[in-house]
Amino acid sequence: MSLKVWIDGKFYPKEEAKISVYDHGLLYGDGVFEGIRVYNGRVFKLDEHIDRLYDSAHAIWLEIPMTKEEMKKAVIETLRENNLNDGYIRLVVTRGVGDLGLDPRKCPKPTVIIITDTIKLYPEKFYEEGIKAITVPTRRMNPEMFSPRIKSLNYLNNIMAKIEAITHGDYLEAIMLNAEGYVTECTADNVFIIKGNTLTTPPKYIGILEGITRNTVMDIARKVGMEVKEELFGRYDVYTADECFLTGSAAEIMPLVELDGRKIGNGKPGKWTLKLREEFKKLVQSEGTPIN
Ligand code: PXG
Repeated sequence: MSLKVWIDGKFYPKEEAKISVYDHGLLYGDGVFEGIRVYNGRVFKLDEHIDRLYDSAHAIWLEIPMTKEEMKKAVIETLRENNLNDGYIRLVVTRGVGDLGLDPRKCPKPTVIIITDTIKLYPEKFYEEGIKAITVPTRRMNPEMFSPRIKSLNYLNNIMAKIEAITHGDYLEAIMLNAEGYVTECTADNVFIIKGNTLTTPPKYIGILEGITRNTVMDIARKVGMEVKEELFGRYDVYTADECFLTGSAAEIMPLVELDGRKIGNGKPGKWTLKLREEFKKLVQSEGTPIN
C-alpha cells in the first residue's frame, strides 16, 4: 500500500500528492519546513520542532492557518495512517498559490504538507570510522542578508556547498565558514569540537540553524560532565581539536575525523563522541511524544 501524504487536511497517495505550479513555495522558495524523527513509536522533540516551524514562519511574515496543537495532531494522525513507528517527518508550509509576482499578499492561503516516510540511514560504517569533510568556498549566508536561523524552503546556499563537497572529491559533508572566516555549520548539520573535556559549538547569532539535535547534545554533554561553550572558532581549531562531530535529525551524531586533509585527533571517533552518541541513542528510544 502506498504511503499517504497529508495536504491541507486531506490524505493523498504519495503518487497523487501534488500542489499547484503557482504555489510560491515552488516559484520563490517562499515557505518553511521541518525535518523530524520518529523512533520506537515516539516523535522526538515534537514541541521543539513545531515551535521552530512557527518561529520560521513568523520571521517570514507567514501565518500558519492552524494552531500548534492542530499541527501536532495532524503529524500524529499522518504517522498512524501510514503505520510508521520509525521514520522521518517532513513538515512543509508554503506561502500558497498566488500570481507570478512576489507579493505574498496575493497568496491568500498557505499550503500545509505533512510527509512521513521511512528514512535512509547513513551506513553504520560511517559512525564507526567517522567521515571526512572539506571546507568549501561558498560562505554561509550573512544573517543580515537572510537569517540561517529561518528554516526556509530556499536551501540553495547549502546546496551550492553540497555541490562543492561532491565535486571536490565526493565528500559527504562540507564545513561552511561565514564571511569573516569563522566556522558556522555544515550543509545540513551543526558542528562541534572537543578539546579536553570542553565541547564547543558556534553561537546561534553567527548565522546557523539552531539545530534541535545540537541543543539536545549540549544538554547531554552537561549531564555527562563536559564543559559546554557556544563560541566562535576557526578552521585551525577544528584541525587541532581532539574530536569533532556533526549533528542533525537525519545524521544524529556523526564523527568527523578529517578536515581538509588534516586528521582530527587520532583520526578515529573519540571517546566523548562515542559517549554522547550512546547517550543520544538511549534518549531517542525512551523520550518523545507517543503516536498511540
Ligand atoms: N543546519 C542546517 C543548515 C540544517 O538544515 C541542521 C543544521 C540540524 O538541525 P536539526 O534540528 O535537524 O538538529 C539542519 C537540519 C536531511 C536534512 O535530510 C536536514 C535538514 C535539512 C534538509 C535535509 O538530512 N536540516
